[in-house]
Amino acid sequence: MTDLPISADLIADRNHAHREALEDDYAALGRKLARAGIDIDAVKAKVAQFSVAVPSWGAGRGGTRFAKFPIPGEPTNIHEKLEDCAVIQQLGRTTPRVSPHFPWDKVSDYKALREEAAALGLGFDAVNSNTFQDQPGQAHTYANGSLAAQDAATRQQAVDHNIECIEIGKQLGSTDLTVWVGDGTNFPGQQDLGRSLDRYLEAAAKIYAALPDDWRMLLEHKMFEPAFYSTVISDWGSSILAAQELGPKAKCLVDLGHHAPNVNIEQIVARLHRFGKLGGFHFNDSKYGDDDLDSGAINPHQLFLVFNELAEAEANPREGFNPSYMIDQSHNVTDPIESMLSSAESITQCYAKAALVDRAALHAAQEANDTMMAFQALRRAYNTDVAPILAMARMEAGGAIDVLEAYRLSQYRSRKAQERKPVGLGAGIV
Ligand code: LRH
Ligand code: MN
Repeated sequence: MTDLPISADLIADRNHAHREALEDDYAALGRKLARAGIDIDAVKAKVAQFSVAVPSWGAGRGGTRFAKFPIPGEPTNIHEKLEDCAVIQQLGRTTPRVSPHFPWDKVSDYKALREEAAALGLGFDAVNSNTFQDQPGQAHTYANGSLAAQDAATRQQAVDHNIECIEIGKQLGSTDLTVWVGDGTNFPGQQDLGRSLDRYLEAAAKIYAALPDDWRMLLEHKMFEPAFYSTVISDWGSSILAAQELGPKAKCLVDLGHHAPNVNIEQIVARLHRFGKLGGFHFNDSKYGDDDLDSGAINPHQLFLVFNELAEAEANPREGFNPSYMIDQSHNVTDPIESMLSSAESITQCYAKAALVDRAALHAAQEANDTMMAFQALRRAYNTDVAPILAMARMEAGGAIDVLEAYRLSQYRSRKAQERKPVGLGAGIV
């Protein structure tokens, strides 16, 4: 492993300053959990093996259709994005994999990129295709769709791109392809709603046929945007039917921001799991639309309830239960590294809190229709401050007890502002 981006001495130094308080908090929480028959070290061990992937596109500032406000020292290519992702992993110790996006992360030598990442303590998670933007010199525009386009040559171009992403992913050590298409309409009548899906399924089947045996195809549904009247794969229903139609290697990916406000996402998780089609997550948070805000920043209770369903699923696994956990956010007003450190903490906290639920008490109360005690079984876990468990696991893994303090003291971003060329003004997600 090359020298990691943050000085190990700084991390050790700050951990030394925080260690006594952490051990005190950990011991106190341990006594409290022991009174409830929970072994804190067992929960810490579960937390230590938990991880979530970070999106390469989240390492830079994101934006909206109105504007994007770059920060000095933000990454300008995949190499600099990997360096920043290495900072998040070095300090937080829960994000050892990066989910890349093509062609945004295109390079000439993927074997070298894999080695470069490994030297930074990173691997690659699901690869993401992109048939929602046109690339310079592209033969067929995606203006009227991609996998569901009327034009057969356009559909084939989109199929070829997804197969190219699989070939790239094989060199990077990935085993998942995430397929999100923005295909849809803005006017009633613009496209036939039935035939659009048929075209999508026919094209997706060609991608499915190119999957290696140990790969999965993760279908990502989204209610709207960029299409604002209809979207071909708009909800979990369309997604699970498409995945069932395609075959066992096709699963459904739940991006938390892709639903109408107040949709019960944890129930969607339970349903997809019931039918063996829960493939993975894009964690973020939102108040209105696909806001791509930091995970747990707006509705941490919903994130906890999603992990509560995942804990139930883990206890009752269905065929191929191995959900891929990934962050998918747009950091429009924060330092992306700080947002992903904070988001990984929120996600891991919800995983830990779900592990604290007394499932025997919960199930007994459910069977007895004791609504209040069933609710309290969840609420007790949700109200438990698990931060000492995460910090202890992180410190023992070589990370920082206080990740944001260590990051700011490292002055990493201002150092990068000296080294990296400035990113131009613009708009849009990247
Ligand atoms: C679509 C989406 C998809 C990515 C893109 C960056 O909204 O969630 O997962 O390809 O964001
Ligand atoms: Mn997403």
